[in-house]
Amino acid sequence: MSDLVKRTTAKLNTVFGFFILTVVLFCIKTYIAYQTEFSLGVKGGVQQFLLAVNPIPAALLLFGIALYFRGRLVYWLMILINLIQTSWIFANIVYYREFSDFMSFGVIKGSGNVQNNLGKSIAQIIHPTDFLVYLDVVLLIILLLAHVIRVDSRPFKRRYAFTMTVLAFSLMGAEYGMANADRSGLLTRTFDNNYLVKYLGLNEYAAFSVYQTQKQSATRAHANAGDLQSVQKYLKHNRVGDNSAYFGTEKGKNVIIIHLESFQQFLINYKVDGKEVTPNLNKFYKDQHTMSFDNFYNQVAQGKTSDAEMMLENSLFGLPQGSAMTEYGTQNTFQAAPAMLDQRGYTSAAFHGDVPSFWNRDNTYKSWGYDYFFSSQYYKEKPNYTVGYGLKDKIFFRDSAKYLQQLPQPFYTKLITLTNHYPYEIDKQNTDFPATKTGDKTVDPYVQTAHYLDEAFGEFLTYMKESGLYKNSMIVLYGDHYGISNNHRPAIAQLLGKKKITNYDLAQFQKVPLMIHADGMKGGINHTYGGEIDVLPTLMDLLGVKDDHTIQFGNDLLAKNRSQTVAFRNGDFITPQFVKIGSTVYDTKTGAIIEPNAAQKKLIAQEQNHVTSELSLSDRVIQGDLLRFYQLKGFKSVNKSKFNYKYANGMQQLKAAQKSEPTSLMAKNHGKVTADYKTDAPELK
Ligand code: GP9
Ligand code: MN
Repeated sequence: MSDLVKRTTAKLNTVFGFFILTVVLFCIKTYIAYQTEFSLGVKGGVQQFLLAVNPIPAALLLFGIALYFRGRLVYWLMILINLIQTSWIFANIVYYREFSDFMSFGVIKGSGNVQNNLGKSIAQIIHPTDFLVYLDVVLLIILLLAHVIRVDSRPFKRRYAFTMTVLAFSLMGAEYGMANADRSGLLTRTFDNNYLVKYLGLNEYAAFSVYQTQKQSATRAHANAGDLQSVQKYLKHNRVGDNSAYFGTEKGKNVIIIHLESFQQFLINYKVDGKEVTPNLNKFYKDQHTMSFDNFYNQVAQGKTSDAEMMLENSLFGLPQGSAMTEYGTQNTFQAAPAMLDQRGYTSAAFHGDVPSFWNRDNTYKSWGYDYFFSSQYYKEKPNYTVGYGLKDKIFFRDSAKYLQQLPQPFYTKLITLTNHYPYEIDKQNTDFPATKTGDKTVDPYVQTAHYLDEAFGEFLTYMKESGLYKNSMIVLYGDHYGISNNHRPAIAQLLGKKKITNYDLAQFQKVPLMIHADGMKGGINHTYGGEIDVLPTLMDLLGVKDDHTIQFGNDLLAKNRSQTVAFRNGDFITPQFVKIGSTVYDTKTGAIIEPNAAQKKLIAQEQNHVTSELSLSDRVIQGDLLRFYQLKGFKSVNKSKFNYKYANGMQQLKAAQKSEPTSLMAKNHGKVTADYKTDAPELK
């Protein structure tokens, strides 16, 4: 036994021994912090494994730097590197406690505008036990100072140090490969900081955050007020007016937007085994007071839901790569719908049953001026309440109603559903609806989760009717993007009852619903061609908000003489006449390939030019943060630090509002609920 101790101490008295000890202790404590301080949503063997090993490559790389040096310096360098890395863990533990998100360099660099109120309350958020992360560093220092571990002054061979560096990079590569296999698009789509840490580790996340912040700063620094001129010039030429028959007809009403996850237009009136998939939505679609659009397309790229949200509330396109919300949501200046309406007496709130960090909503929503963000923290969760990304839709709507009825009216709200999300998982107890039988496992359960979403919407609709919201609100429904990707051609062909699927069919498959309902409004099916970029100007028209000077790329779907060219994010486009995919042109009516004549060629070139300009100018606005140079008439810039979406704060704010602005459904009803929420969710029985 004592022999073993001797041998071990002898090893520790070498440079390499001390190095390994440092790495092991550091990795163990990082793993403990992962498990105790953060909620990373680790699921399955691969993720568990990656979480356990992900501190190793960066630890080898960073501590390995010290191996290139000699003598005592090696030891103190390792201690210093340890201190820096540990302080990064420490800062994140504290930050995460407040924001359920990791610190980004954008936040650190940002001055007053971006900061998250952290300074004020830092002393209150730190727990004395947080300092335990420094324990191993203190221990190593004591061992060195007390000469329990003796300094080995023999030089460590350079080539061994180099081998360590190479090994570290190789491990990092392998780790990235595994992570990307489990979650593709990890770095390109950048959904969530939690994911980067879960898969790659805190240090890799730090490096990525530095890279991203640098990239953003560079484009930001190059941009200047002059860039805005070309944008304004374009908008001046392309802006269409409002429709005077509709302008302001819904002024002062509540706005309730329901974001239908992955919901495609083909589901409307679609039947499986003779049964309607979405009977409630179908009825709503046909309602005499619903304006429904049947040539309305999603225009998202990699940012998926976040692109849809960006267009919906800013009328700016998502970016060609990645997500504008995650990359620019924190720092940029926006003139978004929540802020615009907030400044006209509205209360604004977003509801979503997933973690607040996903798509960087927690930061972006502040930039957009949301007063409240009811994220998963606000919903009671039991294991069977969630599926896939988060809360099941029926429970989500039921619990959202609790908050909705407390919001001062008029309010502008957005409820983002979740259950109808790839891979369309649904518990047995939540469905008795038949799956389709294409034989494609990803596609077949899609109608089941869509049916569940429809039932959830039906229950919420009943609640709106009984509580009175149905009458005094403008209710907007839209599908964010496709649910079935283009990789499933044979299954799509079967669903649509076609022999073969062409690129034209796939383009038409990008249709998503848009329905706008208001009591007394004249409804009907509107065939105008449009997309997500056009929703905001349409809503502002109905609400009577003059938006002649906004930097928005869409145009009012109700306006006469509007351009009906719908841009896809990759530059392809659809007009009532042509569908242009790559270099092929189809006839929109028949789907036949056209060999354009000279006149058509000219027209198509013009349309293409229009599409390319609007996409690139919109990118310039976001990448150059051009709205910081733009004073929109009557618009006060958003003070991001005013908002705090933490549960305790939100609840306090809501409570205070009942007195200061007693216009909520409940406040008007002497603090009592106006309707009981009825749901058949078996989990709640
Ligand atoms: C997650 C949800 C899904 O919170 O909004 O986003 P998506 O994968 O559809 O882009
Ligand atoms: Mn989505």
